Amino acid sequence: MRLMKSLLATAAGIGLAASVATSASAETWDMPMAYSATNFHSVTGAEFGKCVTKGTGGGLEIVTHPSGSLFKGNDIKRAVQTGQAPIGERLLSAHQNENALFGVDSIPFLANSFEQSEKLWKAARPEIEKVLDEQNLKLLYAVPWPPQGLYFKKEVNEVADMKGVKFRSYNSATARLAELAGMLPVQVEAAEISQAFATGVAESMVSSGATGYDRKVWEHLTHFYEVDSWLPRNYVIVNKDSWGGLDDGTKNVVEACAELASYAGYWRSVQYTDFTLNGLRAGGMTVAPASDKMQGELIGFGDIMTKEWLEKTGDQGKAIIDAFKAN
Ligand code: PCA
Repeated sequence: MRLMKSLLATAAGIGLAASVATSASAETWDMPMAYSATNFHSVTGAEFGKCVTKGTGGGLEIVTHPSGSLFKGNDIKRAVQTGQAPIGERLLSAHQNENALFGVDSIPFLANSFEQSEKLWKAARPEIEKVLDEQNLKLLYAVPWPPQGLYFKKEVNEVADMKGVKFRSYNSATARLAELAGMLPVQVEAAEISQAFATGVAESMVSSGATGYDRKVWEHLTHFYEVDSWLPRNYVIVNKDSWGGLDDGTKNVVEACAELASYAGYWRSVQYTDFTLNGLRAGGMTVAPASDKMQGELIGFGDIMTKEWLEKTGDQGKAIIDAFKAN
């Protein structure tokens, strides 16, 4: 049903704009992305770019730049806000210090399956869009990473085994989780984790099988525990002035391609989950569920972090969680 709708919307958008956009002068948008070119988010972004380029008859060409080659992950949001880049993709939870609402997708165990993540996103989207709008940004689409698990270079059966371990974090929620578990967090971009593990700056992390696979972490780590703690999202955002400069036909194509990208990206993420866990196994890692004890302890941290998030976000946060639970 959703596929039908997406495809129809895309077909309609492309059809409409092909006639409108041929008269518009050609423009190119460079789109910075933070993760490796082979990662499914980057593949989805590249396909999105092609969809727009084709749908506008070349009137608007979107060219992606993966691996943080144009702007590093942490700089992408600011670059788009200030118009240094017209469009870009960012893990928004990395900016939850700016606004705690950006951390809605990184609350441990609130939404820890693909289905739950979609429900949470539906509940949170209007609020997130409002915050982004105030920052001169328009949201185009968001795609979840596969469920997050814990990586170590030793067997870990309970939280006590984590004490003092150097932990690579990617946002303040992951740093807080580490702190609650007695670990020592250090923030490192995905593009730089191989080096962090090789040099001993970090010896564990929470992430998806996807990122472990992309970065070949079996060269340094030995265990992946399928904790399924949350599914953070990458968000594709556009500078509002750049958006305002497009004609209606072009906007229509971009929105339709974004809808298709969110659908395709979601399913790529689902499929990449098992594929990459098998990849970790093939690399020699032990991939297994966490022990009941460890999982229970982590869920306890999730309760603490949910409370902390609600304290920071007040009525807005409560409204999102109420709407999520009501569905
Ligand atoms: N990979 C990204 C964010 C979440 C994920 O699965 C990372 O580790 O930076």
